[in-house]
Amino acid sequence: MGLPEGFRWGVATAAYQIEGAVGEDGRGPSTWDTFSHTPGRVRDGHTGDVACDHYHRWPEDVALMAGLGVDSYRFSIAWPRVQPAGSGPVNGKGLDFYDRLVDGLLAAGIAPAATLYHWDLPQPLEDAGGWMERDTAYRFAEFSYLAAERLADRVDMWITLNEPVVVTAYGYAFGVYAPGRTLMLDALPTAHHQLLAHGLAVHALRGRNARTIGLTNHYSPAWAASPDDQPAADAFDGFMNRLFTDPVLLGRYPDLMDDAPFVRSEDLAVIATPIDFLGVNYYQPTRLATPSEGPLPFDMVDITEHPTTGMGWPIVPEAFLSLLRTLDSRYDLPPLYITENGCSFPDEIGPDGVADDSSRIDFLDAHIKAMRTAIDEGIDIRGYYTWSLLDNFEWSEGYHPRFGLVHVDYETQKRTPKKSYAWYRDLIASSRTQTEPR
Ligand code: IFM
Repeated sequence: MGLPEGFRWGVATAAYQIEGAVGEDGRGPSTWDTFSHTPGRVRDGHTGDVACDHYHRWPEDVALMAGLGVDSYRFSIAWPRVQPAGSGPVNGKGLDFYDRLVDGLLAAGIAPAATLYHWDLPQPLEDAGGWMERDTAYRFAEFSYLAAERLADRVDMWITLNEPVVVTAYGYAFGVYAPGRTLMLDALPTAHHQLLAHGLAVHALRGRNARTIGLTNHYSPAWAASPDDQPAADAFDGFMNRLFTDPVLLGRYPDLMDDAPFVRSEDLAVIATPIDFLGVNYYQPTRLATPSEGPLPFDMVDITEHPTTGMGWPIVPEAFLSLLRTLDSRYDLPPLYITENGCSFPDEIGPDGVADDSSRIDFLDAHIKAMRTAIDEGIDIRGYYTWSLLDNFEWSEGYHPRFGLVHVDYETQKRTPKKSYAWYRDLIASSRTQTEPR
């Protein structure tokens, strides 16, 4: 593949989606425990109570990663395991788990990349207002400091927040994810408070000598349904692609935050504290039209001319390339890591014992080629993490979508590598023999 020297191949997961063991070793409840146990919130009443039982089976999962030959593993640290109340006393046993995992990864030659917030807010903080409250940002910085105090000597890369736009939109505006609030445009303070949390956490992490710190955003190229719908596409772009990036990389908000009373004058300098990399999560583009009614400045319209994944998401690798070009032209970028890219399909194990997920191989192949083009054009991309190592709890869709390179039988917890696992392993092995000096 001729990738730059030091390029990192990885796989990604998140705590609530795989760990299970929600009541063990002093872990406190998170908003996702509450949400998934509320009837009607998650498809078929699925919860993360057991998930992939990774909390107990992590050595087997690390062995699977070692078999893939990945350079790095992106996981998340569950705040409610480390600080069950979201503030105050530390739960040593919670930190011990990540200590064991990190040591296990290092012993296998895999660099740990830790996300500090992948949506599992301690419930007591939500009870006090959650991300609508400025105080949550300070609590997050404290938690970040505690995690780094224990792990910064061995964790190689830190991601403060994962996809804060999803928390604001799905969690607080539309209520389809935890905590299930339907504040619509009144949810905007949650955007600012998460960004402030990010900036404060960067300082806290640096204070504990953490290496390589960044933020991961979800991006979706905005396509106007017709030339007349361009204002709707621009409005979506401002919310989805710029709201959580402009303040970090440009030190200012896009127009939609103009005169927001919850933004204090000193906050933007904190939010724009330099980072070492930007994490990019890409899955699909979005088509927008002028809204017929409702409070939002856009309507989402189905994209029908492209094949889709099991989630119904259009498969458009060229939109991934255009996203990378747009980011490069819009900002003076730090190095990029593709911290998530992948797809779900209803993968089953056939009578021959094989999970033939050729569609996933095609998806990954096309997207990795798009990334490769971006690298050839000079965009500084340092790594690629597939979502996900394992089939796992896909939020409000429960266990129905399967995103893994490894099939999980949730009855037995048996892991079965799919065809894509062998394909990714071979890709990594062959790219190793062909690196080029940076
Ligand atoms: O499963 C999620 C992940 O938690 C965040 N990014 C998108 C993935 C697929 O929906």
